[in-house]
Amino acid sequence: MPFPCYAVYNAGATLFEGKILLLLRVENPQIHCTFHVATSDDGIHFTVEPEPVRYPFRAFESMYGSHRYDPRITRIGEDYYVMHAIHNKFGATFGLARTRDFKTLTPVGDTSVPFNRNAVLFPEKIKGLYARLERPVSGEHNGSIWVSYSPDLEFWGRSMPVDLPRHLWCEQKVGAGAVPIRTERGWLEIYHGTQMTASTENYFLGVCLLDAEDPSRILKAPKRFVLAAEKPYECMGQVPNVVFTSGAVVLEDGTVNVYYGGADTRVCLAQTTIAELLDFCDAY
Ligand code: BMA
Repeated sequence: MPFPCYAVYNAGATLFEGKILLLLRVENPQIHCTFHVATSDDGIHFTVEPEPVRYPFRAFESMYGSHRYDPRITRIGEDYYVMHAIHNKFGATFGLARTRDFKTLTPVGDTSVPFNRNAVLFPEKIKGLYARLERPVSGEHNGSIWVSYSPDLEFWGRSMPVDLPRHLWCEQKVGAGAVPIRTERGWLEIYHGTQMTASTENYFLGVCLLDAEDPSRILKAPKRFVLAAEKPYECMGQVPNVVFTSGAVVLEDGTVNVYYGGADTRVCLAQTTIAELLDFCDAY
């Protein structure tokens, strides 16, 4: 990083002007979070913009001293949308912004109602409507992934649960991760699941296949996780045993670069292919 910072993790990812672009969640030495752009030709070596992306607060956000984190980038046509979590005294909500240059983000609509986060916008309309995955939480219940629809990216409804089976590695929490990847067989979604142990909440990444026309319909939800926290850089840091994705990029040769946060401290990269993920869905 070209400036002092405490942690850099949970980056949004996309292809932009022929490069791989990450929108980094950067925490400065006061643990205040800003979004910084990093670009790369090979997906491994990145140049980080020293200045954060400009993104004015909505009235609601400034009124209640919010901070933003976990950006996820979706390209629709010429526009890039960033959906990200927001935290303030009401708990977690999320907001959406639009950009074409990754220098300035413009707020789109208001924020969600709490408690809701891990929101991800689909890269295409589904049956004529924008669609998003989200994770509303109520009372004692830790929440599930839901899909909601909108005609204009402002008003959302027709919400339906994506009722994923709660295997042991995702019995505590599940939340959408990367932007869903459209395949011939449906939407591939790389998501996170957690399990409570005596001392930590362990994070895992899983993959599922959702129906192309109705993503609340689960076609495959493997019993096995695809990634667990096991390397030192995934187990040691701000929050131990965390692997958390908010961005995956499909390259021209079919490689899928999955960027994920390791222990809420650093950005990590795992590689796979769409074929491998689909095979995994069939096998497990
Ligand atoms: C979630 C979010 C993420 C974080 C994860 C692990 O609830 O706050 O930003 O990476 O917890 O601490």
